[in-house]
Amino acid sequence: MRGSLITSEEAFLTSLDPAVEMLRRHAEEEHTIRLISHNDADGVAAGGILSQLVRRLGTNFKTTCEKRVDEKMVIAVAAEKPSIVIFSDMGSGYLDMFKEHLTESDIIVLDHHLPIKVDAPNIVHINPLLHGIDGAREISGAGVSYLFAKAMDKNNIDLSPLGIVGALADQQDKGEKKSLLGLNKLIEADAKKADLLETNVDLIFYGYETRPIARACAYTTTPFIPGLSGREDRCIAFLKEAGIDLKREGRWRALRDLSEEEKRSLFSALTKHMVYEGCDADAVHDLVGTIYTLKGEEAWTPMRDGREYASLLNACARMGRPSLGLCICLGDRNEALKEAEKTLNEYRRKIGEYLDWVREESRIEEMEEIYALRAHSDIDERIVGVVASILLSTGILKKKKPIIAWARAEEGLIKVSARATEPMAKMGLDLGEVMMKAAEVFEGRGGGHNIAAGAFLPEEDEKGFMELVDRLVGEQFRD
Ligand SMILES: [Mn+2]
Repeated sequence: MRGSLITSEEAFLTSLDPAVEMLRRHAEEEHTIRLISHNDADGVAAGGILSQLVRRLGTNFKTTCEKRVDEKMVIAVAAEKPSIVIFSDMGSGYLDMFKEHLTESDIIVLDHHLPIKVDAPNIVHINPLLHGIDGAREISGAGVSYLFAKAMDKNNIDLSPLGIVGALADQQDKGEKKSLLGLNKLIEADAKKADLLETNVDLIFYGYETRPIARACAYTTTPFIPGLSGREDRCIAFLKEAGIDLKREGRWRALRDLSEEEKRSLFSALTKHMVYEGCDADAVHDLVGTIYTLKGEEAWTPMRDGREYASLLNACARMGRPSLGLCICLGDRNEALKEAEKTLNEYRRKIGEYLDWVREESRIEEMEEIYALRAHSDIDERIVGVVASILLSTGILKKKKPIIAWARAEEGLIKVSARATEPMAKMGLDLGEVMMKAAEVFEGRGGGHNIAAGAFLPEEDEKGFMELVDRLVGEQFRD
């Protein structure tokens, strides 16, 4: 087993060579490098890594983040007549489109989503799934981009923290105690070697480093702590009761400031509270996990904690301001950071409003095998997937069924977001495959991972699509 694992990882790393050679050739000829990354937190981190990489090569470059690959976007890129285009965290499912429209360009695809098979002399396709590596759990788009940057030049090892951020953004912390797995471990080791990362197992509050402890407790929503999540006033009372000093020497304390003994009593108070509130053992277990501290970042900033960094990039992307996230990945810690933090607050408020909307009336329809949420124009298509994830994780949906949500996108199309849990995947569910198959029938496009996937198709086919998804999910559960 061990032998075969090493082989697949080595095969994947070797597969980077033609891409390295291709980029090097264009850099030597001083071509402008066109970078196109996915508009989500992992994609922004990937775009940041690649932007730094080509900046270091001394070439001109242009980076944009895109919601999705579609014909219109690919044709627009082709019109720029780029010598070379690098797609990151997207593209593996759209090689046919690149082959058709980007005939004049060299293309590198660095992705970890479900690939299709297309051969073209101008396309180098890098994807861990082609080597039997789990793209949903073992490496992110930023991770693939980082390993590419490192293959270009070992000195790029300092970009490894962004690889970690991408993995955490894509919720790949599925190992023991919310740790990273597979190729992500390799990146973690690089980051530690470069003295840029420290990990420890602790209470997994949101804002371990940066927030007054009551606020960190209130901001923690995974796991959802009934009565405390979202309620800072109650958290203050709860912490006082548990005997935790909120302030010391006039300064608010963060979780990292607590002594081991204080942490232990806090943990046991939290456990008691959650059990009393009817949470199951798993949720209590989820209170403890691996903290990824980025040592190169200033203390008391959100970039110091890997998950918080990911949240910041996520909010920028979802609120339509990916360039703000890119600036942060490129090292801007002044104006861009201020703006990004403001954007994160707005984003939080928006999600709250959407969740209220969903719960106001019974907006969720239970079908045979799935839950359906038809958000029409009431939820932003960039955020509908997040709302689906929260609905799935907070126990609002009573039965063990995946949720398929859609919102209106542009030009009569809808954006579908499908979310499931790990146990459902273990029962045979693969939403990436369901989305790909079902969208194809309605001349749409779909794909993704087993527990998180998406599709894009004409709104008029919505009904037929949902029914087909319902049927396909049932078939997977039965097989
Ligand atoms: Mn990704």
